[in-house]
Amino acid sequence: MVYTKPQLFKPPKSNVLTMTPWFAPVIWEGTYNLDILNEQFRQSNMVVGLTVFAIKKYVIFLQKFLETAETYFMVGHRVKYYIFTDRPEAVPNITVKAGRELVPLRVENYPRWQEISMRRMEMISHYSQQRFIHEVDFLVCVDVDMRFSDHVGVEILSEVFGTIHPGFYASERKAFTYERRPNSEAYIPQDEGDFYYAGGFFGGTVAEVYMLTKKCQEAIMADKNKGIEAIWQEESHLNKYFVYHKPTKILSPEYVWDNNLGSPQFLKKKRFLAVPKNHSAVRNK
Ligand code: UD2
Repeated sequence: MVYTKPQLFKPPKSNVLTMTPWFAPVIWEGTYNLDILNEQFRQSNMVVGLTVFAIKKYVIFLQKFLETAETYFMVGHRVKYYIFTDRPEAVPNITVKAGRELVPLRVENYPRWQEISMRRMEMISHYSQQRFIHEVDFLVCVDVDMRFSDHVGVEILSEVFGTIHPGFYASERKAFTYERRPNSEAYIPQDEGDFYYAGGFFGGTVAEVYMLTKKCQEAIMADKNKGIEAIWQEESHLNKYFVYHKPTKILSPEYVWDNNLGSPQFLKKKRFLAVPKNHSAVRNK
C-alpha cells in the first residue's frame, strides 16, 4: 500500500466536474488510484457479471466485443459474461482467462429493433431475481456493438451507476433528448434532470440493477398500454429513473465514446468505443 498521499489543496483534476451535488463521484482518468481500488476489491472476493444482448444479426459483434473485454474489462478479477441471444450456436468459442466464464442465455427475439432494445430491461430484471443474485455481486449492462479499447475496471463499481452520453456531455438541459410528451411514463419536465445518460452502459449491485430494470420495464409496459413508445426507448426510461433515483457513481464519456465525435482535449482515455454499424444491414435482420 505504497502510493502518493492525497493533497487536500491540490485536487488531481480541476477542469471537469468530479463530484455531483449529491456526492456521487464522476469517474475520469487521473481521479483514482487503481492499486488501492483493486486491493479493496480483491479482499471482498466479489464477482462481476457483464450482461450483453446479441439478438439476430447483432451476434456478429460478439467476437470483437469479447476479445477486447478479455484484454481490458475487470482484468485480474472474476467475471461472468452473460450473453443473451436467440442464436447460442453463433456465440464465438473464445478461450477466457482463469476465473472468467461465458454464459450464453437463450432468449426470444422480436421483430422490431426498438422492441429488442427495450426488452433488455425485462430480461435483466427477470434474470437478476432468478439467477444473477445467486452468482454475482455487481452487474454491468452494456451494448454489444462496442469494443473495449482501454482499461475498464473496479473504479466503475458502486450501488448504482450511469454513464454520461458522449453526444450530450456539454449540453444544456433543454437540448437533452429526454422524453418530453407528458403522457409517457418517461416524461421529464424541462427544468429537471442532471445529465443525459447512455442506455448502453449502466450497472450496480444486483439488487439495485433489479430495481432499476424492473421500474423501467413497468414504465415501458404502462406506455405500451397507452399506445406510446418513448423517443429513445429504454434509454428514455433509464434517464427518467435517474432523475429520481440518483446514481451513486457517474462514469464520464471515457466509458462510452464514438470516434465520430473526435478527440476533445478533456478526454484522456477512450475506454469503450462504438463499432461503426450499417443500420440497415443489422437492424430487423
Ligand atoms: C442507443 C443506446 C442503446 C439503446 C438505444 C435505444 C448507447 C451506446 N446506445 O443505441 O443502449 O438505449 O439507443 O434506442 O447508449 N440489439 C440486438 N439485436 C437487434 C437490435 C438491438 O441484440 O436486432 C441489442 C444490442 O445489444 C444493441 C442494443 O440492443 O447493442 C441497442 O441497440 P442499438 O445498438 O441498435 O441501438 P443504438 O445504437 O441506437
